[in-house]
Amino acid sequence: MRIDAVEVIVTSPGRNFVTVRIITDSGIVGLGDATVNGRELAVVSYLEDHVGPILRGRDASRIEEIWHYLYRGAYWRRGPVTMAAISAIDMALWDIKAKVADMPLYQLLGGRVREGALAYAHAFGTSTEELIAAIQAKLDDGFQAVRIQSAVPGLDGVYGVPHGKSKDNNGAVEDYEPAHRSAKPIEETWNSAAYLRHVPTVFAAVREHFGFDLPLLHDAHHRLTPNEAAILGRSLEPYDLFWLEDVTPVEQQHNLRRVRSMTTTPLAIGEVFNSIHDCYHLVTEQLIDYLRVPPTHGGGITGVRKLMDFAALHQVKSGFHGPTDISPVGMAASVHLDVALHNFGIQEYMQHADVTFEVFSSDVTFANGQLNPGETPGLGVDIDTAAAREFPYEPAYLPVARLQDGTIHDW
Ligand code: GCO
Ligand code: MG
Repeated sequence: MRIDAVEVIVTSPGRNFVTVRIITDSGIVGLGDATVNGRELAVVSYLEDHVGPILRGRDASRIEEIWHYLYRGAYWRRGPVTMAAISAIDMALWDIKAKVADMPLYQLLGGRVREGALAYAHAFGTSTEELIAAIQAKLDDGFQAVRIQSAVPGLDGVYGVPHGKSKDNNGAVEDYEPAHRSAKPIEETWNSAAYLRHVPTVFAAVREHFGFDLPLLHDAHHRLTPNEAAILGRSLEPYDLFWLEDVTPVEQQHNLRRVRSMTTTPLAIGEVFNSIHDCYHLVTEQLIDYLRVPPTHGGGITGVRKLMDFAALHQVKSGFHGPTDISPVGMAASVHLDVALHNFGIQEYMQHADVTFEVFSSDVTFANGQLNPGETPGLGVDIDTAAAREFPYEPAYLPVARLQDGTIHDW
């Protein structure tokens, strides 16, 4: 079975997505997600100009070989653009292989080890009352774990609290990242001291209201120094978090040694990683508890399966990134892995806007707080290419953060 064509579909139903569609000479087609939020078109060029042309005519069943052909063969290894491209090709080839085997993908990964994947929702509020109402709404929707983010007094806008409902994102009020589609990023202000003072008061109020059985998560979004991260981790210990995410930027993996030695709050990191080399020390030294690299960015099913098997040796669990910028194709790949990985931890599930499903269809289901892949052979996803054309790409960027004196800070 040969690869006849590698199509790249850019579509924007609610937000921008990049989807690979591999067509084989047998007529079987596979889908892969190559979305890198805010840098989408760089991946499109990588795929169209450099990957598609060298894959045409190759044997579609040789997934492992094609992975190395693209990874080693490029000479220029790793990085989000390269790895998103490899991820999408790999995902599409696994979709094809599972369709040929006439099995849902998770069967090819060893079969089920659990009945469903615990998912966490996003809840946020500009005030504690608003946040408590948002958490209750998620519980009413069936969620059994919730990530909580709150506005910080004195700061105009912070990560995790949407800037408001926008007609441009089809009313998907939670989908804050594309809410300001424009030729340039919007800007937010940041003050770590104000944040560090405020967050524990939010957790105190939420625990007071909901008690301690509900798993709660929080994302610091790479903004703190190791010492600030240690302060935050310690101040949140009384509130028994499921995890505290992305406390520091981690170009320096050893930064986490200080954080780890200072707090027992569980730590999750890795949504911006794309290879085992980004987290080797984090894993082998057990500096984190959960690894966030999803198949869309970590080299597809092949890359992430290896990474998670390696993590399992060190008792690190998965917690795949699942915001709306992972497309329904990427989400399906994650959920197939979630039910097949022994060291699954939790799955982020920031639901897509309804309009996204005018282009994509997915067999993934959510019930009783858990996600499940369907039983359709392959990934269980499809794309309506005619509908995709109705939603052309629109420039959209993640925000940029500045300190109150104007200095650019990590967003
Ligand atoms: C998360 C993430 C997202 C990212 C976004 C970037 O934990 O879900 O931090 O909110 O900011 O996916 O594209
Ligand atoms: Mg995050």
